[in-house]
Amino acid sequence: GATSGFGLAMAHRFAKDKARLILTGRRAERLEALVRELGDAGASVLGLAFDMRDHAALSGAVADLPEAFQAIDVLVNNAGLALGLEGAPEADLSDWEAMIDTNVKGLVRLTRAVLPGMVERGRGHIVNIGSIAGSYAYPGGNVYGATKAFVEQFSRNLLCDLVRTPLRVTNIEPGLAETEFSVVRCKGDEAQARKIYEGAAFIHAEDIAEAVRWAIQQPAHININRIEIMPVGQAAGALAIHRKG
Ligand code: NDP
Ligand code: 8X3
Repeated sequence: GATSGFGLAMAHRFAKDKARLILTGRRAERLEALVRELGDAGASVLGLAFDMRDHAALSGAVADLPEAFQAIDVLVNNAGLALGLEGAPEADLSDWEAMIDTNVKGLVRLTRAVLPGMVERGRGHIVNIGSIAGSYAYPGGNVYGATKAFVEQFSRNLLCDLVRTPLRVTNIEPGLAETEFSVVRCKGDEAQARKIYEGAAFIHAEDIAEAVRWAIQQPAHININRIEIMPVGQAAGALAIHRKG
């Protein structure tokens, strides 16, 4: 998910750190432009345009990696989205399915495709981009929050299964961050998306890139299990109580 937001900031950050990068996203033109830009600046970059919901395309992309890109040290499962803010009775079922297919099924398929190689090489770090929505409920969070709760528990359970290996797993859980996330959630309604950030402090994409960098650059004997990050001015609210009358 490198064509915008957190993923784009990570691509720039890790290119500067001289990492060899595999960048993905559906928007092929954006991806090509990014690969060209980073390549021209001296980075070693491979762009793979595919839809995370397309299992055959995803498996094919991993299976056909050029030799120089096969030994993946860090997988950042960042590609994801929220669609809609309606309550559960009104929400569009196809939106729910798109979130589950991307945030849950895409993430587990890519993880499963990359993990055996990491175990074989005895090195690797899975960094999942979860969300505070996985821990705290809010109106309209319904399935989006549930997908991120899945990511949180999947991250914990991965650690259990990998406890005898040197592999590491981290779940990064950001709060309100200004990226294309809200425009996507509001289905292209930029005015509605802008309102979400109006008057509020928010996380910048570069802040999350820095959190990921910090987690993966810890000494090899340290695993950062989870990082919850909110902007100043955001906090988990009270439980919902409806009172009659
Ligand atoms: P953006 O919309 O800016 O970026 C999302 C990225 O995911 C894009 O590169 C997009 O690429 C990619 N992506 C989405 N769906 C697919 C798909 N089906 N196949 C391939 N790539 C896909 O949002 P963010 O940077 O904010 O989001 C990144 C992650 O961070 C998401 O998992 C999101 O849930 C999470 N998050 C965001 C927060 C926020 O407030 N912004 C807070 C907490 C977590 P393309 O469209 O080209 O396919
Ligand atoms: C995005 C953060 O609070 O909009 O995952 O759900 S929030």
